[in-house]
Amino acid sequence: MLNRFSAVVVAVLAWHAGAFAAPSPQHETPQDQAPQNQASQNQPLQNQPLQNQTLQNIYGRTHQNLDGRWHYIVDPYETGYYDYRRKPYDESEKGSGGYYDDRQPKDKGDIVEYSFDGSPTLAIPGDWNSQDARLEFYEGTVWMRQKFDAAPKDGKRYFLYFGAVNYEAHVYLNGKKLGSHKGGFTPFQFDVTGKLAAGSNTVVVKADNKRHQDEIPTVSTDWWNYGGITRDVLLAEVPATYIADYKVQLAKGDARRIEGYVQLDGARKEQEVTVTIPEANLSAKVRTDANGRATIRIPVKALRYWSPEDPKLYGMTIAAGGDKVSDRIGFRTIETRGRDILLNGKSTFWRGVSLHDESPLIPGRLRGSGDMRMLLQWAKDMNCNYVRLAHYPHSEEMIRLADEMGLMVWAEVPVYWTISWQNPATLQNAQQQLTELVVRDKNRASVVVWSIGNETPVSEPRNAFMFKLADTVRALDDTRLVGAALEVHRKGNEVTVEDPLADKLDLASFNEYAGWYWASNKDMLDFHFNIPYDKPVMITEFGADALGGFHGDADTRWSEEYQDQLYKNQFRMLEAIPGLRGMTPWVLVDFRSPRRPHPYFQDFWNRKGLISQTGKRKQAFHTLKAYYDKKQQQYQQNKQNQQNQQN
Ligand code: GCB
Repeated sequence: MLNRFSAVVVAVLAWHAGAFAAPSPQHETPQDQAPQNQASQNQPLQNQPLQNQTLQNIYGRTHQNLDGRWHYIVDPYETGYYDYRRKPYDESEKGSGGYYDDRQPKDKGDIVEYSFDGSPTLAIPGDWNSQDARLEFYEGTVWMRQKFDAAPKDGKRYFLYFGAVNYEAHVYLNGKKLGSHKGGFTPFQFDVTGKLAAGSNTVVVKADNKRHQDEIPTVSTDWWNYGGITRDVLLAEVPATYIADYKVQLAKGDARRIEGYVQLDGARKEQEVTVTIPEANLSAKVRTDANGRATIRIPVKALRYWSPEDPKLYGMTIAAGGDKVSDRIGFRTIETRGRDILLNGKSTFWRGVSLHDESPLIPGRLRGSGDMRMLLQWAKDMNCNYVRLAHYPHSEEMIRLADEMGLMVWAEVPVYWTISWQNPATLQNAQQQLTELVVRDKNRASVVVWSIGNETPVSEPRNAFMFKLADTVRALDDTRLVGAALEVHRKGNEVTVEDPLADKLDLASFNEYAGWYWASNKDMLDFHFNIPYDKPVMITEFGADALGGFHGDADTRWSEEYQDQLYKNQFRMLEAIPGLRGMTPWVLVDFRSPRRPHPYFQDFWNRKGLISQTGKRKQAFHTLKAYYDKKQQQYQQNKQNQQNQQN
């Protein structure tokens, strides 16, 4: 177990550093089923090209969408996976026997104790908890089946891609296992070249969302453990030699140079590659090396830089041999200088809000771009220029919308609370999820921070674990800031951050619940912050629960007035911090949580939303907007003053 995971992460990092082009699989592929494709035949399993990587920009490729209604079978005892001696059917000599066989009785005397055809269906993408009342609190295995037609062509490669399955997925195509994947929020794919039937095909997924101490996240979180296939399922078709990955962004802190790479996979690795950005009049021709890799460097004279005020995206095309892929890319620099955050060289204040990947209106995980646009628009209505996508990777589409709508993004992995710090496999898992996130979103200008975790309590083992995550993410991408939502420490009335991890981060970023979990509206202003870092201070969370429509005075917990007053008090407290450069109050919308059982005020909802369960704005929504309007004016004025001084 351990060795497998270690090898994976080392391979991924090395691949990103351009060391070699053939890392080991990120997910498990059964030993006896090496993919039948040109490039990988006769190679040992650990050298399967790109099994660890999802295709860059899958939505920009020829693909078939396998979403829709999938038949499902609830399997709390995992009868469809283990035989009665608790041995997995898919590890038996025959390899068959599980529900993935999708059997029909051969004749009237045959015994088959399940039937996908006779079972109900779920909308995919979509969690199961919100689609079947019996499954609201369910944590365990559900099998899902979809049939689709394919017409595989010679000389093409095919990938079966999952945007996210929570948490552990085992995937079978036409009765044969493709492999498995852990981690509920990041994409994975299987090379199915040579495995697709011409005509009807069947894909079966066993998804299991049971929580375990050693996993990422661990057993305790404050969000609903939505299970299932929560993002798109796609079948991509690419040429035999294809553009597997690319990065096209401005070089670290350099607005005058685009820097990145192109990675090809397939038999003909050495090719001429053309990168063009027609609207900016930029292009480059490079040649990939024997590993299929080429570095891109394009000097830039004039560009409209991406920013929330002007979220300019440029059309970009990469062509290599018979493959071609187009994307829309924004260019911006992001860096810190002392306590300032510089976006395109200018000091900014991040007017943010935190949000979960959950819709209050259609229960469950966000299912499509309409839901996503709605949430991001709500943030913009509050005059936000920034969102914290808590506490795990949100979908690729969400990040693309943020690019388009002009919202900077804090992107996070679910390293949350009490992780098994001393378990090396847990660390490998966290590194893997972080890698999958960076691999997917590295071309999105909106992403300005990679966050490596939330409220992880200081201890030696935790520090060692988190330091490694910080190193991992910096090795993957040096062009963005690295953050984590740290905890505060109180000494009398002084609130501080004492965390060696802060030294590894670009931001002094922390959660603080003044006025809610400690102190109240009456006495919170007696506290003051002393943040001992010469870094931008980012308040990653503060907030108070308020039941939408419940009114009282500013001292009455759960009332809109209490929440509103707490926000006003917070602004007074926080404004006194010299390095304050932004915040993401907790949270945009009420969200479901099994930790919140109060029958009247909560009913299994965390009520810290600025918008209620029914989509109604609470008082504090308007208060935060007014504060952000003021901050925006203040920073615009500063910019103006600076310009006047320069002229
Ligand atoms: C936190 C957590 C967040 C919770 C929030 C709360 O500190 O980071 O996930 O939901 O507090 O409401 O308690």
